[in-house]
Amino acid sequence: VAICRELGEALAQDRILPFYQPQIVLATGAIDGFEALARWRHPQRGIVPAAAFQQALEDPETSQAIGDAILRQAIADLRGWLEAGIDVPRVWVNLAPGVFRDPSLPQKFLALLDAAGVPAERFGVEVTETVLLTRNGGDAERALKALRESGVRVALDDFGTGYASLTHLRRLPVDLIKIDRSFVRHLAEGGEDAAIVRAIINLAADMKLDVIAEGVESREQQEFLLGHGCGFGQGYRYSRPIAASRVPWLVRQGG
Ligand code: G
Ligand code: G
Ligand code: NA
Ligand code: MN
Repeated sequence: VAICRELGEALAQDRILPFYQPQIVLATGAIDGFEALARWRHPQRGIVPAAAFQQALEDPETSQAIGDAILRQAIADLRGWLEAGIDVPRVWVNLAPGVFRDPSLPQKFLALLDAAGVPAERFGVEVTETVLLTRNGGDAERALKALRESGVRVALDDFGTGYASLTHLRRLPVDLIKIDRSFVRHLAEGGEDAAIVRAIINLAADMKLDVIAEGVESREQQEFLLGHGCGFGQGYRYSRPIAASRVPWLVRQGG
């Protein structure tokens, strides 16, 4: 498709880059980490969010090239912050399902971190539950296990929207569950979404997993989450995704 060709040019010109959205400890307001989100710095259209090129993210080749660019830039940004004494606890990148076709993925990631002098403990990957349940789910599981054994954290993204049954969750190599934004939206009104969110929080606690709510926008949502034992939050209430150059300022503010 045309957008893939355009993105190819953008990649060659380093116009695809990560923005960063903070993840907050709900009880204290401290920053626990940042999610790297792909953005296209477009000469005419300005900063274009990933949602606008979602289709291209589904094309294996384009998605691989974008993923690679975001991974490398995120590690370079993290290296720069740590070297400057800016204590960014962790950076998370999103992984497309196709990346697990490469069996050397864990070694590749660890080599990049090592070369940058970034401790693996400062790095995390987000995968959707469908990644672990489709054809190469076994490959994904092995790769994530290897990453975790080296200190990299694993988050299960968009939790609740896929097919992951609760019994699956028990054996998946994950540290953190991300409650999908669609369940958080109508939280404060009670009803079914509130029941689902409560169930996910309790499930995570029983399985000794961390849990973060996505798309937190209001004080009411935050209070519901805090009141029901959700550890972390991410959303416009705290910050939109921001350019790398603004991260040091946010970290110095303390969230
Ligand atoms: O940032 P935005 O709201 O536009 O993100 C839309 C979707 O694109 C989200 O589901 C997000 O997880 C995904 N996304 C953003 N950045 C990346 C990336 O670097 N790699 C992959 N695979 N998905 C991404
Ligand atoms: O699928 P994924 O969870 O990775 O999508 C993350 C995207 O959701 C981000 O790129 C961001 O643009 C968007 N997002 C983040 N916080 C909020 C929020 O509080 N409200 C809404 N509507 N979207 C958000
Ligand atoms: Na994500
Ligand atoms: Mn998500």
